[in-house]
Amino acid sequence: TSAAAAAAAPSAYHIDDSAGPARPFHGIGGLSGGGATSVLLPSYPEPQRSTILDLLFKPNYGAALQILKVEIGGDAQSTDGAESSHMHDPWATPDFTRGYEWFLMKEAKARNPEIKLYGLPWAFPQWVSCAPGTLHDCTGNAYDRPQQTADYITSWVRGAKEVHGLDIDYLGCWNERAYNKSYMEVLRRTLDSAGYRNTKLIANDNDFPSVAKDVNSDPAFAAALWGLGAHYPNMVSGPDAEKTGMPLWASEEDSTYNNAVGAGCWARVLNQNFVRGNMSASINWNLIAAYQKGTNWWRAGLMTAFQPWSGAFGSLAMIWATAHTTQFTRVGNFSYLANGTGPGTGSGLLALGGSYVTLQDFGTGEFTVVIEKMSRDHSPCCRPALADFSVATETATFTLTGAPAKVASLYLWRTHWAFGAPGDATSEFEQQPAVSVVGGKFTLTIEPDSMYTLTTLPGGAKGAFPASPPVAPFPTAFTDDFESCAPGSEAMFWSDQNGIFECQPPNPSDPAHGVVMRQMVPLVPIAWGGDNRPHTIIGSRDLVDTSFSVDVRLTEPNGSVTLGARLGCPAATKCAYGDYYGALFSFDVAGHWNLTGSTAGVQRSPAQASGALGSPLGVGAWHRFRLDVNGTRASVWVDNMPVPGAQGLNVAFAGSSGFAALGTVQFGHFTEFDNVALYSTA
Ligand code: 147
Repeated sequence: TSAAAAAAAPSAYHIDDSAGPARPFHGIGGLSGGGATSVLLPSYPEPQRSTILDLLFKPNYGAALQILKVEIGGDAQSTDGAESSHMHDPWATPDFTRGYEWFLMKEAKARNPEIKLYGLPWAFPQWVSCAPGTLHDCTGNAYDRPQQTADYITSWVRGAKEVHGLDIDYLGCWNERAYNKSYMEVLRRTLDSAGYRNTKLIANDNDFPSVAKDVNSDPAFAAALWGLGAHYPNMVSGPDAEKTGMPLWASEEDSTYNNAVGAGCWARVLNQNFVRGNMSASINWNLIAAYQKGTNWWRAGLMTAFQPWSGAFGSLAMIWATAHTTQFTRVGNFSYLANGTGPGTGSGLLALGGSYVTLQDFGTGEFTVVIEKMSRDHSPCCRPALADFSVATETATFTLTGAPAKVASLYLWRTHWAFGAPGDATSEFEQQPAVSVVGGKFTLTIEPDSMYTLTTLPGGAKGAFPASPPVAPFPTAFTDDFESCAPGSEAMFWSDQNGIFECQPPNPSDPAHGVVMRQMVPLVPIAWGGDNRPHTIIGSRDLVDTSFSVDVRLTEPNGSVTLGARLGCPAATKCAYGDYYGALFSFDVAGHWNLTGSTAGVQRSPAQASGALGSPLGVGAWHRFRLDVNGTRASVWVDNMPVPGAQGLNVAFAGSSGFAALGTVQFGHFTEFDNVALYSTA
């Protein structure tokens, strides 16, 4: 009965701006990359592609993101695939057309010119560690030649500006890898002398304590940085981070499956990263789950869109959770009111679980209160473990002081997620009748698994769009001659897993082939995740029997090609860093072939097979390859001739379904591909 009495008693909070702004608000963001998490989005049909971009970026529509963080591609596997570097080697002209991050940044800016851009490398092309201008004397460490690495990153910032008109607002060091103080100082000086003084540095994209300690003890390092960014900080920044006086960001957050529980995680940390840790920005990994089911982190995006062949998209719970803050705040104008319970505060924990934050524009007096009361079991994130706590309905009275006291009513938006209780219904980001402010106070009943926004701003809106088309299996008969693939792009529906496979402009001396796809990476990259062979996947994790044909041209005397089927992980939806099982047939110039069981070249039982063609493949000639897998048996043909020894081989070790794949056995093989045909059953 005492708990019931406590629940019935109204709780009391302050929204009092008399102490001034506590921390400037730096925004809510999404992270494209780390890695290849947006790869399938560019291939989406219209109008779905525009609807998706609107849901992410358009003000007063959906998530209305305020920060877009992107991977600076490093040609290597960085979680769900590999992203292209603007400099695969040290001598070619940097290419700022590659990949999809430029496209995303421009689409974001077109919708919201105020969105901030943040770049961070996961991997680097090896040459940044090699003797200047060469691919030899490489150390494998991106910090050993700090000026070369700083020049490489600065060239990315310059390309953003000069080629795409994009100002890069923030840069990080090296994702979740050791950071290097002198490299960051060199990078700061290099940016300054190139004219990019407004590009701010954030470190270390890992944890607060270690970088905070260095900032507090090393003034030169501190002077190079603008802010601290930690990943999955568990809502806590700590005394050393506070002591730096720098902005504190959750520069990567969430990674949680994007159902209502994932949205509960996101809603909770968005508020409590400030309330418990004084963090002023949170960035969701990842922006959009536009990568294949069966890669590393299925559906850990603000929304899902992994079917460009059907146009299907959905799972918007996190979009609406984000809108509660973003649609009613502006970066640069809004600041948080202090955490606490007494006068001079406007943010804090709720008495019966949950939290509230107040964001105020001290110029205009406009303000926004965001409240969340997520229950423990409906708001765990993928990491770290969430401690036990309980929440209960409460009736809360807020006393307004200062500019907030001048209003007579507040607009109200509400989200509630239902989890099967009888009579309970989900309702996401719906406007409610305005709340009256009477005698400088308002009262609100706050329920578990709910979010509320109270605001002076009238602008919020829930975007309206045509319903998603239904999900559909990968097309059973897929062909591509790459003629409509833009040079520098990945071909439609492919997902590079390691190394980079790009469409190449037509070769005038080879008119029959026109645009071809080519492996681009000369040396094993300075890796972040998996350390396997160059390969790219297509189809779906669920392809069963496949007939896969492709024209192939080997381009080096030691060149190679790999054709694969049934790539995936046995009995799992998740495959770590591109290390797939599969039936992979590799050929060299002399015509020798072998069968391996993984993309790392690892043998899997039964014993791997090998053999030789009757004649060499040679360098520079095109050959047609075909790999069929039916049931547990695989057969291969080259130029319509059965490959000796590679007929009806038992590939049960590869599992019963999976992606088709192309690759090479090592980096530095610039093998070309054309005229793909993939016939499949699911
Ligand atoms: C992060 C990466 O930065 C992302 O690219 C993506 O892989 C994401 C998936 O959740 O994870 O890397 C982390 C890996 C391990 C931990 C935290 C982040 N960890 O064990 O705390």
